[in-house]
Amino acid sequence: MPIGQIVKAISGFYYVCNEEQSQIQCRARGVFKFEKKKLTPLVGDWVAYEETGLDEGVITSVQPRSSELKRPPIANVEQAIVVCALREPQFQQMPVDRFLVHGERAGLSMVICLTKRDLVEDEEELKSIWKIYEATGYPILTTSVKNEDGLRELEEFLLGKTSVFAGQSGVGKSSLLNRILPDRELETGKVSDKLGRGRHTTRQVELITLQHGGQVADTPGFSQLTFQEFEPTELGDYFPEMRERAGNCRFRGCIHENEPNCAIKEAVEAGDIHLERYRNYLHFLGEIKELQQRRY
Ligand SMILES: Nc1nc2c(ncn2[C@@H]2O[C@H](COP(=O)(O)OP(=O)(O)O)[C@@H](O)[C@H]2O)c(=O)[nH]1
Ligand SMILES: [Mg+2]
Ligand SMILES: [Zn+2]
Repeated sequence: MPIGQIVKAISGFYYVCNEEQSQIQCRARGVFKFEKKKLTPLVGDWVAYEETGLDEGVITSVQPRSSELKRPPIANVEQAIVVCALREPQFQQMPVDRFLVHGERAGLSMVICLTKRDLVEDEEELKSIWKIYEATGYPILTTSVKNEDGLRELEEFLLGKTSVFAGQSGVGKSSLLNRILPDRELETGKVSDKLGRGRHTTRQVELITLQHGGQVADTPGFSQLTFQEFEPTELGDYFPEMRERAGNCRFRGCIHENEPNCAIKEAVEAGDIHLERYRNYLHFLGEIKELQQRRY
């Protein structure tokens, strides 16, 4: 049976790219299961399919995934480009940290990409954002599609890998991809047009092959990520600067909140972990606890 990768999914159809680089329009047959869990095919999945006509087929099985994200829905990506605007809309740390936590949990490597640099005059502001993430080890890029800032650097990070662009609607994901994929014109939208008149935005996830190797996925904006099915004790694992220090906490299973001799709190006080990262950690911890209480 031929094998291919789902590169696009639109209203019940899956577009499977096969070895010959042709796209087969497929339906999915029945229900797929892994470890007794029901499974819906995702963009990025490698699948086997049966041909039913010219460039038409039926997916018969889905291969195990190396990674899986629910929002945006995509499988087998290695890297997330976490995109956030510096202006229009104004930089917000919380959505970035939220996505970083989900990406860490999915086992992705991450790059932070701050867009619309042309709208910022004050260098100090950029420095203060770099400082927040200094101890995390995440690479940070600043880009502008207006004056070509940072685009070559971004391309280097994309080379040879499968990446997903994640970030709120309007931050400039499609605009960046349009620069990197010159022969494609992805739909971009204006954030100022609140009523959505004449607005063209990305509506589905699509995997696109890069000229020099690698794949990227543009994604639509998605609603705020929540921490369903998270345990309070695992959250610290998804903050790299906490993960590497948690072994020095006095108590095993320390959640770095009220425990004595907590290496994380000490590192925050010493300025080795940024206070704003720790604050968001506590905020997310609160959300996880609240969700748990609702479960019982
Ligand atoms: N000034 C400026 N505007 C940008 C930049 N990148 C994107 N935009 C604008 O931001 C709006 C949203 O961009 P879009 O790529 O659709 O964002 P997406 O929703 O994340 O895909 C559009 O009006 C773009 O023209 C940039 O680097 N500088
Ligand atoms: Mg878009
Ligand atoms: Zn601790």
